This record gives sequence, structure tokens and C-alpha cells, in this order.
Amino acid sequence: MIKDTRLILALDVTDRLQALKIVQSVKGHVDAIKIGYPLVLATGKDIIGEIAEMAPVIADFKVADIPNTDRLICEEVFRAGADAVIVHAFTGSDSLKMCVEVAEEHGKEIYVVTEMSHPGALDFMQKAAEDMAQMAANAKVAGVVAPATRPERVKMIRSIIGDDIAIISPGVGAQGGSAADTIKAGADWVIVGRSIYLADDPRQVAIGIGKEIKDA
Ligand code: O7M
Repeated sequence: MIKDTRLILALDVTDRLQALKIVQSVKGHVDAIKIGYPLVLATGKDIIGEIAEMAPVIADFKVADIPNTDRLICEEVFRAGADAVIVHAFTGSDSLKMCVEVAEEHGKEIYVVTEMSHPGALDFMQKAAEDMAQMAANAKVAGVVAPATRPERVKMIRSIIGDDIAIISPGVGAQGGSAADTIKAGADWVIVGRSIYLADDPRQVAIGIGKEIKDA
């Protein structure tokens, strides 16, 4: 992924035309569009390729299965036109390794969830987050997902994975996190959804967050 605005739009809308309109309007002001179950289940998987014609697409399917099923899922998603797939790490190193292998075959990327941004992540995920970050680093993934709602955890995860693996960080805006604090804590990109796609003028909000990131 080319690092320019350091902003990724989470496009969790469920209407195809609205989705395409928003992508068109924020194009150039975000580095990638993250889409997942809401949009793809509502509109069909062809939306992946349609958006990929306008901007890099990160397919957030949080893949979490046995290696063979993970392989089948990742192959379909890459074939549909995604540039990257987001997978879970808690299924273990063999499943993760399989996803990385498929991504390499397609010349694409895998991002791995470590600790999530919502309060419930403290129940189980935080306890395993550092081990999952280490496993992701060992598997040589393109990047990990870490919580913008807890910049100190972004910093901790950065200290585990080193500088060669990217951190993409959701939780800015609607969930209370700050783009500037997250970038300062060591994230390469912030992921922003509702603050942009629910705005009257998504493009202006994206430009504003981009500016905040630059100033940070
Ligand atoms: O800005 P929001 O809160 O409207 O959207 C945030 C997006 O990031 C939304 O698509 C979530 O599903 C996703 N996300 C989190 O909010 N927290 C996480 O810990 C992880 C993700 C995510 O993208 O996982 C890959």
C-alpha cells in the first residue's frame, strides 16, 4: 500500500451506489478503502472489483478458520480484486501461514488483527495480543491491526513487531480515538469509518483528518 495520506476509509455502508459515490469523492484523500461483510453481503462480491478500479481495497473478512478453509477464502477474495485481506491470528500459526502463502502467490498482502478497539477486547484479546503480534511478525505479514482507542497499546505492539511491519489502526472518531495520537504512537495508517461516511461531506472530513495526520 502506498503511504501518502496515511488514512484508510472503512466503508461500512450497505448501498452500492452510495458506496461508489463516497469512494469517488474521497479518492486521492485516502490511501485505501476497507470493505467487509456489511457492504459485500448487501451488494455482492463484485463490489470488491468495482472499488478496486478506483482505489486499493482491503477486504476485512477477519478470516479465522483451519488452513484449508482460510486458503479457499483468501483465494476467492484476491481473485475478486482485493489488494489485501484482514485475518485473525487466534486460529494459530498454521492458519496464518496459509493466508500469507496465498497472498504471496497473488502478489497481495495480509493484515492481522491483534487487539481490537472496542471495550470487549479486554475480555480475551488483550491477554493474547502481544503473542499474536509476535506471531504476525514471524509470519512476515504486511501489517497488523491495533487499537486507536488505546495508543499505549499501539506503542507496545510497535515495540514487538519492529519497523518493517505496518500498523493500521481503527477506532478514530466514532469510537473516541484521535488520529494524531495514534500516528504519534506508531501507527502507519488510521482507519476511519462513520466519521467520514456518515458526514454530509465525506471528502472534506477525509481532507481534515489527513491534515491532522500530516501535522502530527
Ligand atoms: O470508524 P468506525 O468506528 O465507524 O469504523 C471502524 C472500522 O474498523 C469498522 O469497519 C470496524 O469493523 C473496524 N475495526 C474496528 O473498529 N476495531 C478493530 O479492532 C478492528 C477493526 C478492523 O478493521 O479490523 C480489521
